[in-house]
Amino acid sequence: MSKSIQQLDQELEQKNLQGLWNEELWNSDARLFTKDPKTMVQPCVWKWADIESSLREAGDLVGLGGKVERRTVRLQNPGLKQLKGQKHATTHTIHMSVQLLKPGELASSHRHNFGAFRFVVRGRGAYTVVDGEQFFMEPGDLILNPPMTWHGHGNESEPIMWLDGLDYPLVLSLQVLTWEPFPGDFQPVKESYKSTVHRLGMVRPLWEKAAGPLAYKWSDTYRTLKNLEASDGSPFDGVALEFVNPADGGHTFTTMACGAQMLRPGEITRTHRHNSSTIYHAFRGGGVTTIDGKKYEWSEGDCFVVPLWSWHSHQNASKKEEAILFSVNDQPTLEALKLYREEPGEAGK
Ligand code: GTQ
Ligand code: FE2
Repeated sequence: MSKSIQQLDQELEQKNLQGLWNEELWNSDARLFTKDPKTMVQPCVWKWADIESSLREAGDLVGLGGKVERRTVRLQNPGLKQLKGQKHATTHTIHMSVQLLKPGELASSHRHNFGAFRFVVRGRGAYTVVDGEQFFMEPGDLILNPPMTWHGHGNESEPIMWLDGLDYPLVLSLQVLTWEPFPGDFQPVKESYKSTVHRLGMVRPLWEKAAGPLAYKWSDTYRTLKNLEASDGSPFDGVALEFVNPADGGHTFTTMACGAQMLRPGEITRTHRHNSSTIYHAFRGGGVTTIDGKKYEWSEGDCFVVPLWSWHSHQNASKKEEAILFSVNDQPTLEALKLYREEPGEAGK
């Protein structure tokens, strides 16, 4: 008598093999085989008032030192909470948190192979040290912290809050994460590299490996946005800029692209979609983003997520004031893997 399929399946199980004729197995895979990509990432808005009050309370309750290296609150995507192991994330590829550093505090130095950036939102005068280079921080500044660069933060000024963006969930899912503390706790500033003023524009010291300054001052970014105010801009994003990687003129990081965009008074962008996901921060002004037909309102300081492949358009809520969004997306990752796709919505939408 020949054996039954059930018997065969049981034998395969013992040998760590699986036959895809097994209906249960096939169905669990086939669920994912749809024409449009599926994501667990959900649209979500985080109100600035909630972020700020949690950090202020943590500021009274949580001191830095010992196990607490950073006082940050993470923007947790509700759709990813149910995932085990990878649940600590704002999207499936990018983690965003907001950090508070109080006067007199030092956040010890470490390095990791996930890339990171700081975008300053409240306060000024604190600094971050990246590979011995000291960058003082003002609202709107973007400071890059490329993979494996040592970094620590210090504050001898006023309380400061900034956004941390990290490609940590991506690196974690590739199972190659590395992290190490700096020997001796805080990496000293190189004597010649105190303050950011030593390197400006597109120049580099020939005796250094570093390709260019890792900081983008808000005054430069804002001036560029204003200079381009009368241009057509992008139909989908208004006057939209990307922070260019100083090393190769490409995306901000190999994995992430950071951007700043201005929606002019009353501007409404055209609908489109792409298989990259974006995390936004309303740096100035307020508006409405329509995601798959649903309206999400944001005002100054709020953060929100547009999940991959969702139709979306932005609207500046004011007819008089500009609105400025800072954002980060994972388009470079998808492009590097030759998986990036985008589609415009119907004209007039
Ligand atoms: O400041 O180095 O929000 O390593 C998460 C991980 C901040 C940081 C975060 C980090 C940092
Ligand atoms: Fe870090």
